[in-house]
Amino acid sequence: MALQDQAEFDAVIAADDKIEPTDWMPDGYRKTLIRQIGQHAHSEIIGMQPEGNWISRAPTLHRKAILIAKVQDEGGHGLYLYSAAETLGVTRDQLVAALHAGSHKYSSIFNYPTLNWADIGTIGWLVDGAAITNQVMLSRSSYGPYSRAMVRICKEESFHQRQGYELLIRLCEGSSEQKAMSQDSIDRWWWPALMMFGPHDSDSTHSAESTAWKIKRVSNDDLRQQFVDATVPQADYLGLHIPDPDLVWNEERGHYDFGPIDWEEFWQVVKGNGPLNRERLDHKRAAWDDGAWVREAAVAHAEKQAAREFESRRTA
Ligand code: FAQ
Repeated sequence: MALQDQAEFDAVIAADDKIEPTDWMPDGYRKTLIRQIGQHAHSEIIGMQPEGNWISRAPTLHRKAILIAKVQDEGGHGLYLYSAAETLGVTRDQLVAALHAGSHKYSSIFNYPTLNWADIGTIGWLVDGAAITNQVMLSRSSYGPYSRAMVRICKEESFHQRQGYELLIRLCEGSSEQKAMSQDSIDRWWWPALMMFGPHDSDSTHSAESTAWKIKRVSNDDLRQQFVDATVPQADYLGLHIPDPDLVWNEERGHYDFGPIDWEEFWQVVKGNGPLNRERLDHKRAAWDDGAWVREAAVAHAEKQAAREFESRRTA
């Protein structure tokens, strides 16, 4: 039976069980989930743009097929996530309108340009790698539809991470120009990838509540550390240098120490002043307008089907 009140909700959270759409839930829990799942969905959809930009320039048919599949997966993730958000009482149209109006955010990372082919490998390796680190934690989130969407998404993200890393292995085994292109790419993407995890725990406005509600189970800083620890040996294997002079293994902590993040850059990007914020949103709004006829045609078709079905039942 659906949960009826705060006491029943608290008991489910304490028992590490899942909250489902028809359960009673605090307004703040619902609101924070709509915000986070909405932002997550928007990130997947806007995130199709940086890589989509390279589909027509992929160097081989094999790489083109992989890239098309990956970009299509990201679109699918956006759709699962909009569906998960809809279970909380918001419509997809409302979420999309909030994105287009600039009142909903999406991940800072997608406001950086893809300047060379190695960027396609680096996005898979670092951006999908960071996304998985966060999403494995979210697959244990307390909200059922969100956690279940994450299980499937993580499986696909894992393929994305591997294809990116494999692309870089090939480039790093190649010519000196290919290796230099890969180094240029990691130089530009390393710090923005670390910013994906959000502000320091001490500056994170939502963490305390989201952790109490078990939406979040690991903090922004701890996830960032996990990502750095897993990624540095991968960079070593590629023979690529991480652009951080302070990066050093700390034997005592059992973790890598790393240098300060440029939070001024992070907040500028989050506020809409990153390298490509305007282009990303303009492109998204234009794609929405261009697709209006498809949505109208789908609605007209559904209405025609429903009318036919009604008529055949009436005359049966
Ligand atoms: N970018 O209090 P917190 C992917 C905002 S999917 C922009 O710590 P919270 C797949 C935050 O919203 C990548 N804004 O917030 C892919 C809040 O602002 P608000 C997306 C950010 O929610 C790969 C304020 O700062 N993943 O990559 C960012 O507790 C390749 C204070 O922050 C998700 O969305 C940021 N990086 O923790 C696709 C995962 N960080 O709303 C294509 C789900 C923070 O009060 C190609 N989201 N802000 O105005 C989350 O796990 C959380 O929302 C965090 C932030 C961890 C991102």
